[in-house]
Amino acid sequence: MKIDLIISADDIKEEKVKGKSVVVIDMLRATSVITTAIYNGCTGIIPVLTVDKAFEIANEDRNKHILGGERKALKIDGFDCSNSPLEYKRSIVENKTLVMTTSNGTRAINGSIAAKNILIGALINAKFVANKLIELNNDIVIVNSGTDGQFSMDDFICSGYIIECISKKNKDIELMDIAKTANYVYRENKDIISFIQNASHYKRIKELNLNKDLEYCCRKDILDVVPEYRDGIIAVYKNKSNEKAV
Ligand code: 3SL
Ligand code: MG
Repeated sequence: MKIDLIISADDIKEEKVKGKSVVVIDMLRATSVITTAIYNGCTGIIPVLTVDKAFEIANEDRNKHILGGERKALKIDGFDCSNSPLEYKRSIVENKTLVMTTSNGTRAINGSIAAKNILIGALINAKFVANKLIELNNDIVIVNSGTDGQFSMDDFICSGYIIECISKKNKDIELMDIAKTANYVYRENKDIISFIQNASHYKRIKELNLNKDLEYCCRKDILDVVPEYRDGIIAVYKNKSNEKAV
């Protein structure tokens, strides 16, 4: 089982992800939002690239849909929720479909569609994503969403932790140099929050006084759910079929 890593949404190449098991990471904050919403009973999440597309889908039935996401880390005018995972409580998302657009995370998901499987990973569900990747038993590409096309320390160390979880259970893995480096960075910096406080996106979220988001997104393995993107919608799916589990 090979493990490779892509450092930003802008760096995804179809030939690199084709046929692979991809896990898309945007721990600050899109994939933490997705994981939290699904955990709290959201029936599905439609990740789209533009605000106009999000309104178009949600307006088909405003009772069924909620709109969430951000631009420049701020709530979008007319949306129900921002990109703070703490807003996606059960009382808000249960039995609703979330239509979501964000600067990097939803772009990374849509850019990965040539993959065989697309899992959604963050620190909050890392160990469970690792277990699912072992079960899928396929070559893995970890797609870091990055920040505005740039490498992002937060997604990189989260990748390193997922690799750590895989390598503890499966000795038969071959790490590409970049994956080895991510794992090395994690091993030297197990206190994630201390490490990523130097990341530019961490500073941006801190400037907005979203400290609780940062604390939440940096907790490891608190939600035992592995969202998966198939045919335009993120949900929890049963194995080997397109049947949704929720
Ligand atoms: O880029 C994204 O997809 C967002 O997660 C960024 S933010 O943390 O909401 O600003
Ligand atoms: Mg991010």
